[in-house]
Amino acid sequence: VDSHQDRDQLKMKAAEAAVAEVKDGMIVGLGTGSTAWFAVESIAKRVAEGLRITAIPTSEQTAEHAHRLGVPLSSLAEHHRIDLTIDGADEVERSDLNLIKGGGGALLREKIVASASAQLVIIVDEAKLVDRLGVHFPVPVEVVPFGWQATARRVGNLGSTPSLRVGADGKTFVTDGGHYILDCAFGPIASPAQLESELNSIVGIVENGLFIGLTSQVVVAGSGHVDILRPRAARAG
Ligand code: A5P
Repeated sequence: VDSHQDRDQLKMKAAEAAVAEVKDGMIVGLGTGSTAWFAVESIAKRVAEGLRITAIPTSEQTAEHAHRLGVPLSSLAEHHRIDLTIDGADEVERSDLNLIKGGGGALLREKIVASASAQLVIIVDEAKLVDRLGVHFPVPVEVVPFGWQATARRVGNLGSTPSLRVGADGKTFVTDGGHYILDCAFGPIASPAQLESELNSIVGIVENGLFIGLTSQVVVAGSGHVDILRPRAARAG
């Protein structure tokens, strides 16, 4: 699948398959990014048809989109427990369904929402499945602006080349939380869980885009098929 349009078709298929799992009365986490965008569209359609849900957005961008389409919104302040979150990812590790997220810059809120969710359903097109995380995509690391250069140096010492993210306007990208993002190219990551905790023990780092053990299900759309992947523990049980 190479054309942009074909890829959008796959994103839409994955999104619609995930949204089909949403049931009346659920608290639903809404992800961020171009794939999650299709999930918001699809949920809005079901809401217009009478589905009753309350949604918790993972970014200002998604909140604005959902609000505009009439999806009822709330926050984690009102609902500490989310039934089901639907979100995209930048890379999905085939074996354990660990993820790299944050290409859209919403990783902190996405991780908070994912951690509060009974189920995290990830929607991707098949190009995002990898054997090892980090092969194609750098790990986004959210840092406080104060002293970010010193923080970047310490991330570099873990074996990466961090680069400060710049927005489309040519200015330093600032997250919804007012932080910066270092895109850290590590190459293939042998132990994502270990790297996640090493990163988060560096002062100045707010969060990182490695999502370990959070995925309940990955909906993968390829040309002519939609597959559901589940983590090993769930498959065994
Ligand atoms: C947003 O911060 C990200 O975590 C997205 O979920 C991720 O970048 C996937 O985005 P796309 O669906 O646009 O590829």
